Amino acid sequence: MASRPGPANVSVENLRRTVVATVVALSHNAASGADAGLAYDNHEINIGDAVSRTVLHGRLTGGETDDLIVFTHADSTRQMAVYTYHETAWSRCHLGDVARGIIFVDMMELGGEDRLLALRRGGIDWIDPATWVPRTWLASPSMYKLPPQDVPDFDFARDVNGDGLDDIALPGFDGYTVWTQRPDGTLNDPVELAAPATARVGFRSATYRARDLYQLDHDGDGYSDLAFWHEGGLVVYPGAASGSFVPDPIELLAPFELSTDDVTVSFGFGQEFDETRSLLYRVDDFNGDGIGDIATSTIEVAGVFDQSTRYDFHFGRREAGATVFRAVPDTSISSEGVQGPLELSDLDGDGRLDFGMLSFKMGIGKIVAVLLTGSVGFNMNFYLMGEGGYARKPNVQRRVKLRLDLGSGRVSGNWVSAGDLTGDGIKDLVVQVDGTRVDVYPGTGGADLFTQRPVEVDVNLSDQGSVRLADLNHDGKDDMFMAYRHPDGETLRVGVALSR
Ligand SMILES: [Ca+2]
Ligand SMILES: [Ca+2]
Ligand SMILES: [Ca+2]
Ligand SMILES: [Ca+2]
Repeated sequence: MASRPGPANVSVENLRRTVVATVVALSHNAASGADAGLAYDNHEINIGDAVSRTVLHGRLTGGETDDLIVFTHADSTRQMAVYTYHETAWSRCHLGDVARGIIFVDMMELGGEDRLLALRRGGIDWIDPATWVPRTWLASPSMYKLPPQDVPDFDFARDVNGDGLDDIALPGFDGYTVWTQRPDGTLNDPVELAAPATARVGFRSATYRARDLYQLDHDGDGYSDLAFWHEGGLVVYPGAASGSFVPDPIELLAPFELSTDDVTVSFGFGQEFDETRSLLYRVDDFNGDGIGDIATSTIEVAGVFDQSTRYDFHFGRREAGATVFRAVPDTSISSEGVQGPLELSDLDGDGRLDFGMLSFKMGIGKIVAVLLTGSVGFNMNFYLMGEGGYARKPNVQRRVKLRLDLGSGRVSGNWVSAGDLTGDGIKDLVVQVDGTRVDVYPGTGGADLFTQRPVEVDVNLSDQGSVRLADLNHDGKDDMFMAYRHPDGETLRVGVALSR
């Protein structure tokens, strides 16, 4: 959140977003839905006119369904509105100005209850739902000093030690201040974990970016450790029995070279081609053996029409109380063109992490196809982690089509995501067809991953943006919601489809 790449830069993350953003309906004709019995009640909340909006959700007012907390800004006014669901309808139960000095907001689960947090210059406040007034909570400097015009959310409250309880990791210029949550809902004393922010120095300015946090149990003692990438390896802070971390780091050198772990580093389209960059993609236990693994991504750009993307996986092995890696990757996923993860989770339920990748290969043929037909094909490739690694070819492939309106230059924004809409614990594939229809391909839990035919769901959303999935009404089934503006509408709406 510290900086955003300028429009002239094309970053890997932007490409991934673009790829994810521009996918449309599966090419085979959708027959009407099976018997998964998906039914939703559609609601639309008018949140007024605004330049920006941030939507958080959480149970703040005591109802059965999450409240929607909507932050908006227009001119120099920043407002917070709270919408609560009662019986069959949403209503606004609070509207007020956002306190001056608030930089970011986030939702945390603390002691089993949701808590709305606000970061300001000197620390973290929590916003008391009895009065909606911020109360001083945790004091700490961070790298964020000035409130922006809008009220962005920033994920500073999340689980950093793998025990399922939200913790707080606040980035400063020299590292992180970390509070871990105890099972009784109290916090351990904060620890300072050194990890200097990386600076990107421009002509007259420098922007700072906090190091990404990674989790692995480096020494195998059963406590999750926290790590940062720094100069050729991981700096590991050992987890302690309290749930907190020991501020004396261990160095874990990687036997392979990376350019950076900064996925927002741009590579110059329109400038020079012929570039290869390797980034740290993620640290996770991909092969499910309980030991942390390192995944890197490499993009080779040899020209506008000549790019390839590869993800390499180095499986961790435990030797003498430490995790070690080999120089040569244990398995890889590679494809021509640009690819980016759409989903990373255990899709077939064997305890190993599987990928859904969107891949896009630019070429003359693609451009001609767009000009002639206004549409272009994409692949959604699913790779299942097997005994020895990922298969060379995708285990499951779905073809998707992208529609482009050449007149307006607009992509009819249809999106793909994965969530558990059926409530059976298995991820389903969710394809936004247009503003009024979402196709759900229920997950099968088997090697074919998803049913061939979708369940068609009527919604009252928009095709300009991505639907968000969360179980707002706590019935075990993900609900759908998104904020949007109708093409000719003056006010912003939040559309909600609640599972019945
Ligand atoms: Ca935790
Ligand atoms: Ca592993
Ligand atoms: Ca799996
Ligand atoms: Ca639900």
